[in-house]
Amino acid sequence: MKSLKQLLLALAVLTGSLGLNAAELNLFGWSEYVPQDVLDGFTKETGIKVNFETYASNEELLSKLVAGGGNYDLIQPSEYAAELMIRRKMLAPLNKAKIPNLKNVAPEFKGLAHDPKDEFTVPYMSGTVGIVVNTEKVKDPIRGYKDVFQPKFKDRLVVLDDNREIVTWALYTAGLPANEINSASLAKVRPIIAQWVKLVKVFDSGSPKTALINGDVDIGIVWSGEAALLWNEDKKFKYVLPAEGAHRFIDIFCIPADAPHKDAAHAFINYILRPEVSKIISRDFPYTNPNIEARKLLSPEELANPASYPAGPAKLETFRDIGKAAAEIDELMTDIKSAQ
Ligand code: SPD
Repeated sequence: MKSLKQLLLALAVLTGSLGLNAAELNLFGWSEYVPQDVLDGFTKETGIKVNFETYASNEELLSKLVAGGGNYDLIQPSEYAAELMIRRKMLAPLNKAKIPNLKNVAPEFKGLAHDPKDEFTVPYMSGTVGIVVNTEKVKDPIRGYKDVFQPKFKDRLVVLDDNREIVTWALYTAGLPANEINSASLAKVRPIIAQWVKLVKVFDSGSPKTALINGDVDIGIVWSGEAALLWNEDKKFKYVLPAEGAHRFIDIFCIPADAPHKDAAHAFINYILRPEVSKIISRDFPYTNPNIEARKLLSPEELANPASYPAGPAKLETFRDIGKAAAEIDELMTDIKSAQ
């Protein structure tokens, strides 16, 4: 007869091979977004090992999830991708009793369109997509997309490698809505995008700041956190919210319905919502922090960064789930890029 110790060992091997090891968290998140210090701090405190995989677009996240096999416990989509996943019942409802630090989320980040009852999602960081100008190299006023995509700036531009973002800039330029996208609106913006793509030197969603720092390009259309890091590096990098309109994104944490380690996922969400942990995230990735208590810990310089906390009027919109039009956007962009 087997001893109790042998039985416990066999159980541990079995649960481990099924991916049920409680001391593990499979996190799938954006690249350049979660500081290593934060992952290490969580493991040190809880003993939970974090297996961290990254992606550079919501579409990459979605296709990996739909293909299955990822075994992810915690994911980090933007608002419109979360809305899609809620609609398709791909997410587990949160057990709020396990996340007492939810009290730190600012009221303006609650009850938003992608998750009106805050049942599935917790905001991580928010931000905008805007223009960065190296003002030592570019003397013309740059106010919007039309000013950026001029033939004289050919090969001096870096832009996000993100189909939905690029199509949205063109929709704004054409005066069309960003969240009611159909074949007709895409046909209207096709020629605009085809012209723009020819001018771009670098497509990069992971670290678009690098091409600007290296002096490979002089203007970028980037995530606000990247612009904020550029501003910290050198005040010659000015952030401009495009006059035609800009995306205000909310990146969130949520738990896939089939996540094997839901307790670990709840524990991680609660950990990152601690003000002192969230402050570290803001230090390394200076987006707009939705944690009201963490904001109190930020320095006046951090709060005055014009890319992290933009002031002044701007036409900002969050994205919505656009259903089948998402695939049409991808087809359009593949088509345009392959014709270059
Ligand atoms: N490197 C982190 C970038 C996060 C950007 N998230 C916003 C995506 C909106 N499409």
